[in-house]
Amino acid sequence: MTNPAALPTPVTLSARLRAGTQDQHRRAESTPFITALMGGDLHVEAYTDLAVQHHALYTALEAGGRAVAGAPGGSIVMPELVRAAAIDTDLTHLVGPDWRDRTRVLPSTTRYVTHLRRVAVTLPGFVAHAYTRYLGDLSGGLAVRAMLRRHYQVPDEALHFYSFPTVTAPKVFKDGYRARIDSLPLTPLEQDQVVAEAQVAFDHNTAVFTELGDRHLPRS
Ligand code: VER
Repeated sequence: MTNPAALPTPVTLSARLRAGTQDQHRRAESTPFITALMGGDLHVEAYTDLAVQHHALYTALEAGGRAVAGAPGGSIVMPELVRAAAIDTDLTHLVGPDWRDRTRVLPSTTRYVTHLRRVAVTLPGFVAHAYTRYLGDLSGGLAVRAMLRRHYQVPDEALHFYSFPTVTAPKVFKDGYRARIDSLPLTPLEQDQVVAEAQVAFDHNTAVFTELGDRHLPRS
């Protein structure tokens, strides 16, 4: 039998989030679509399609953030992180100003957006989804940006999504963000809900990557 004392439980919410979504992170980053995109096996259209899905989900997440910002714990909504406008700029460059008419939000993204509209207007829901996306963008995002430039010659004008002009030191910023997460006014039950909801957030991302794979991976 395992000695429970040998398995230390992370105490802070940010540590619980990291430990509680490790399996989901591995699944998300190793989906065939992400692997192929990062490996340079796709075309720039695949990145464009991903950006379209990002635009839809960040628009919903950030609308939730506006609802949460004025309530207790609202300091977790940070203007430095807001992404929807940056993605709009990227898509305008990649597709044209009428990109909305020429691209498609996928069913898996619509499900993610519908879910976000319901849960990201509450503090626990917003934190879970903001953690999953923004800390990911600030962590693996730089590597993704480098790959997109190298493999698909995506120019800087179309890579604003991966650039946070007011975040000069991502590591310091991330530590500060985790500290904010850890000082949120959440009950133990709500903290449990945040960890469970972050797993749901990862699963939604994985579902979007799977659908993007169906569209962009070469058929075997
Ligand atoms: Fe991840 N990520 N990631 N990531 N990530 C790190 C941390 C991190 C990486 C690398 C890294 C996703 O995909 C990738 C997330 C969330 C997500 C490193 C640290 C790579 C190379 C990829 C794939 C290209 C995806 C898809 C997501 C979520 C949708 C979070 C939340 C974190 C912070 C973990 C923490 O708590 O510190 C090197």
